[in-house]
Amino acid sequence: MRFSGFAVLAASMVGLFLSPAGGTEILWNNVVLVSDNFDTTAGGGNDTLGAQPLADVGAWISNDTTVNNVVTNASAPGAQQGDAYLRLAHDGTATGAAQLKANFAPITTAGDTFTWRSRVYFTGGGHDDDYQFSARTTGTGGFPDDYVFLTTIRGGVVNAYDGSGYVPTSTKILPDRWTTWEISYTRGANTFSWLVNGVGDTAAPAMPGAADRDIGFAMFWGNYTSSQDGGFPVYLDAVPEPASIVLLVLGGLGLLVTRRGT
Ligand SMILES: [Ca+2]
Ligand SMILES: [Ca+2]
Repeated sequence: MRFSGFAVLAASMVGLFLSPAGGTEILWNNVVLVSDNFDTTAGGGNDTLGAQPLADVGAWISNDTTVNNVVTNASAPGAQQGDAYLRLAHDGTATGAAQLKANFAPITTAGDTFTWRSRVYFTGGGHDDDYQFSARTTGTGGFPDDYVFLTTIRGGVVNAYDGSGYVPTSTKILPDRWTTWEISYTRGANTFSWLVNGVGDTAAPAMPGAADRDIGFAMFWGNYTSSQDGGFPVYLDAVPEPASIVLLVLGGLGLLVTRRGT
């Protein structure tokens, strides 16, 4: 019993250590398709301050402008991980919206999962309909047939487009702090899940017909005036690295051992 417990722990630790360094990630069945920690060379990354991000795994699609979607190390709120993070905001003058988007090998098999996981600092303020998240088949097809699910943030919660309008989900956005977003969808399903720090709606409505669509494109999009520079930018960074989680687990085990010993 003791050995099997250690074996499970050791196996999980090896798995964690072998996982790629944390990032804002797009996953297929927990395999990383796109990942970025938005760090500069000094921090072990490939990005440049003031420039659009270069993904560490896979590729982002270039933004429409060069000013709305840049890597920064400004002091507030400060990087969650490494030496830099992504600042996403509409500048109010350029023609393009701030957006982080990617194509990836389409997920075509029923039961396979798509996941977007990122560390997000959502600055407080209006935020009604200024940021959207969507999963689509190609990203180039029309509305609504290319869409698997489409969301906006309104009234402090995620709203999902159900074919006729946006309906509120039970997923609350927690502003003015770093939180972990995990947005996931299983190919063939009529619902999707959006968790903030592990809590949220696990049965939000996908687009009508979503169950018949592949998933090959995802986008987080800041589009309207309340996301202008100086208004309510959003910051993205890597989720805490697996090594940190291992240390947390080991710390927790240490506490258990200590308590059992007393
Ligand atoms: Ca990078
Ligand atoms: Ca970083």
